[in-house]
Amino acid sequence: MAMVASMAFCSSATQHIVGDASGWVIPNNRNLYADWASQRMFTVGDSLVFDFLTGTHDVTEVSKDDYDHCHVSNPGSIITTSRATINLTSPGVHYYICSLEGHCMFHQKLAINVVMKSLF
Ligand SMILES: [Cu+2]
Repeated sequence: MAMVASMAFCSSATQHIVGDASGWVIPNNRNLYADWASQRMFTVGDSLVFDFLTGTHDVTEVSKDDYDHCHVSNPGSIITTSRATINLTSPGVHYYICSLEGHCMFHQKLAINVVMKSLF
């Protein structure tokens, strides 16, 4: 029974609340989002939910280079309204940052590895 339940969980789309109760903020702990991501499995078809006070943060998917340098090459992709839901439509590493001045520098940034849905 437990096995059936866990398989059902794995095969259905999951909404991941980024940072759980902390939401999408400038974290007190610089490893908050890396630790959060390391405890989860992200599958194509899942979604990320960025929960923040609208006006105090935003979110945008960026390239690895932009992630590393806290730069936004495509300002048109910035989502400014909470809660921001982003569907994970392709496998691979995806990068997200807050575009507001200084926030990414202070570790408001998230990198996740998205895998293909298993065939179970
Ligand atoms: Cu921010």
